This record gives sequence, structure tokens and C-alpha cells, in this order.
Amino acid sequence: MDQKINTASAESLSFDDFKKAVLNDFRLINESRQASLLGRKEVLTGKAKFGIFGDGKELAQVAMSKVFQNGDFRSGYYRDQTFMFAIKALNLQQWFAGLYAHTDIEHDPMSAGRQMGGHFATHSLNADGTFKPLSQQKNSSSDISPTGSQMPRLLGLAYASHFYKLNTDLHKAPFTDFSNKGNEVAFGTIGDSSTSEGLFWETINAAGVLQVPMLISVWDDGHGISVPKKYQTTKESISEVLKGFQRDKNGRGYEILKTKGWDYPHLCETYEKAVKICREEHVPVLVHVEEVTQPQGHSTSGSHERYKSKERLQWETDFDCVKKMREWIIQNALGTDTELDKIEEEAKEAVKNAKNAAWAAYLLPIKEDASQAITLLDNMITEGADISAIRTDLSSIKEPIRKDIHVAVKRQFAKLLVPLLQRVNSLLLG
Ligand SMILES: Cc1ncc(C[n+]2csc(CCOP(=O)(O)OP(=O)(O)O)c2C)c(N)n1
Repeated sequence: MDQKINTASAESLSFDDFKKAVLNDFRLINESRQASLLGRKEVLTGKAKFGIFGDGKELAQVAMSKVFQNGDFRSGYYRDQTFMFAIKALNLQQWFAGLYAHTDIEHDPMSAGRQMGGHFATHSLNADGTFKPLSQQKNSSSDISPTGSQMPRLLGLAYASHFYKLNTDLHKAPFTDFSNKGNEVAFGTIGDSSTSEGLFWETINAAGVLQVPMLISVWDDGHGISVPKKYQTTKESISEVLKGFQRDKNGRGYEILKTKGWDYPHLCETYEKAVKICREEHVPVLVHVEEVTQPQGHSTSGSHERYKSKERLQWETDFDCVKKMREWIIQNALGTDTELDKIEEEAKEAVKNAKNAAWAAYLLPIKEDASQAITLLDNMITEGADISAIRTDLSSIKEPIRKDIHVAVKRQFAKLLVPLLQRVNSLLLG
């Protein structure tokens, strides 16, 4: 078996349990991938307005989630659906509800449809405004759309743990609900092109000076929308240019680690190492995850075939993390083709069912409004105006959106108002 999978946590598991854990991860990345594929279709067929998904970044996020503990915080960006699934802060149906912008917090717990899909969060407050015990749950601050804006907040979260560690008065109740003596890690995620921004550099420098438990991962897919790295990043490598920040005998600084987005055992090993340094020594760590792909391009507003070369597209197919994990499982006799085919099929089915359930739940209140509107139309005094077509049009729409209701009611008013206005007009003009 591959040497690299003998990481500390893997060693403590029996072969069967290890295999089970690996296959669970394989299931999760497949579900997340299928959600991205189906999500794009939902947008392109008009059921959702915009989509920006985590395809290509699944494996790195599964590895990161393994070392994320209660009390830890994430400050990240729109690619992190797999991580949110892995820490159980989000399920597939809720993810689709967010895509449709379902304005009900029970359905879209991320923001009740107020944010773009793919903007993730956990709740720090109970419904009555009191704090939840943050040290006993997995936390994520709420994503915001400007790229790089997750960075200052990430620093703040890591700095908070630094203070909690230093101030022993905070090591007892009720403060233990917020921090376990400062032993948390603040996990950040950012895309490679956003590392060109000032917010990134200021945060990186400050965290190095302050020596805070900040673990920042760069998902490096080589592009910022359509612009390749050679126009964004000096030497085309953020870890290369940050080498001066590496801690050494001359001073405190960073631990900088490199890994690849398709290499499951090395990703797991890297995150175990990274989090140990961060949590135990309060030294910031940067994990540069290279060779990450973006199978569907940047967002639903573009098509990457227009700006990536044939060679790059082929490389992205060959080094797709789902494909590579499957190959690795087979090579290491942790699963058979039949087992893996079954998992892939079940993942597809689970995602399809979650999508259908989310869509039905999204439509339910709209359908109720439409049926109320139809009753309203029926009860209106028509004064001879023929409005049956308006009613028929609305009631024949199988999946109405709110606009359909507004249009029907407006048409009805127009039909009724025009003769009325004509009468008023003729009265006034004699
Ligand atoms: C401050 C700001 N500038 C521009 C944008 C538009 N924008 C959204 S995503 C993106 C590219 C980000 O690329 P990268 O950081 O590499 O992340 P990726 O999407 O490739 O994972 C840009 C320019 C934005 N959201 N915010």
C-alpha cells in the first residue's frame, strides 16, 4: 500500500474503518461534484440566476475538514461547498435552496436567499439573540463577495484566539463558550488570483508579526476568471514569492507547505502537519494547494473553453481530483470498480433528489400565492371585460414564478381600468 497514507490518524484506524472513511470521502466529493454539475444546469435552464461552484476543489476541502475541530472558525470564499458539507453545516437540499434564493431560513440557513449562492455561514446566535456555545460547534463567518475580503476577518478571528490564550481570566465560564483557552485555529481559503490583492498581503504580514493561529489555504487553479497566473502572480507561485516569510533561525514567521489538489494522501498529511503547528505553536501556516482544476470554468456566466488552451483543458480532465481519487483507491485496493460505480450512481441519485426537494419547497409558497391570485381574479367585478384568458394563462403555468402572478394581476387591472378610464374621459369631455 502507498506509504503516504500512513498518517497519524490513519494509523490509529483498523483497515476496515480506514477503508470506510476513504469511501465516505469519495462519496462526499462525488455528491459535491454532482451538485456543481446539476447546479450549472439549473442556472442555464433559468431556474436560478447565477452559480459559482466548488468543482475541482473538492478533495482539498475534504482533507482540510478532517482537522477542523469544534471552536475553529472558517473565513473563506464561494468555492467551499465541499468543506461546508463535510463539517455538516450544510446539506445538499439546503445548498440548492441557496442557489434558488429560497427566502426562508429553514430552507436556506446560509442567508435565507439574501446572499448569492455559495456564500456560506454558520449561526453564532440563537433565535432569541443569545450566543450559541461557539467553542462547541464548527463555525464559519459569513462570506462576502469582494475577493480578498475574507482575509482581514480571518486575521481578527485568529487574533481573538491569541488573546484568549494569553488572558487566563478568560479560561473559565462563561468565556469558555467562546474559546477553549485560545486553542482554536482560524482557517482561511482564497483563490490564487485574489492573493494579488492588498488585503491578502496586509493580512499575511500582520499574522506573521502577531504569530496567530491562522491556517490559510490557497486553492490554486491557475486562473482568476479568465486571466492566467502569469499575469497575476510574480514567478507564477504564491508560495515561491512568500519564501521570505518562512520561519527560520533568524526569526519568527510562517510555515509554508505545498501540496497538490488531486493527491488525497498528501493533502491529508499536509493538513495534519499544518494544523498541529498552528494549534500547538500558534504559528501561522500557509498551505499552497497547487494543481487544482475548475471543470466547469469560473461561474455560470462564462465558458472556459474560450480562454483555456486545449492542452490545459486536457490536463484538467486528466488531473481531476475525483478521477485521481478513484484511481488511488483502486491502486491501493481500498475499493473495487463495482463499489466505486455504485457510490457514484448513489451520489447522482442523492443530488437529484435533493435538487427536486429543494425546488418543490421553493415553489410551494409561490404556488399558494398563484392560487390565491386566481381566486382574486375570479372574484373581480369584470363589467363585461373578457378576462378568462388571463386566468387560464396563469393557471396553466405548471411552475409559476412570482413575476407570472404580478403580470396576470397587472393585465387584469389594465383590462378593467381601460373601459373605466374611457368612461371617465367621455364624462369629462362631455
Ligand atoms: C474586489 C473584487 N474584485 C473583482 C471581483 C470579481 N471577481 C469575482 S471572482 C474573481 C476571480 C477570483 O479568482 P481566484 O481568486 O483565483 O479564485 P477562483 O474563483 O479561481 O477560485 C473576480 C475577479 C470581486 N468579486 N471582488
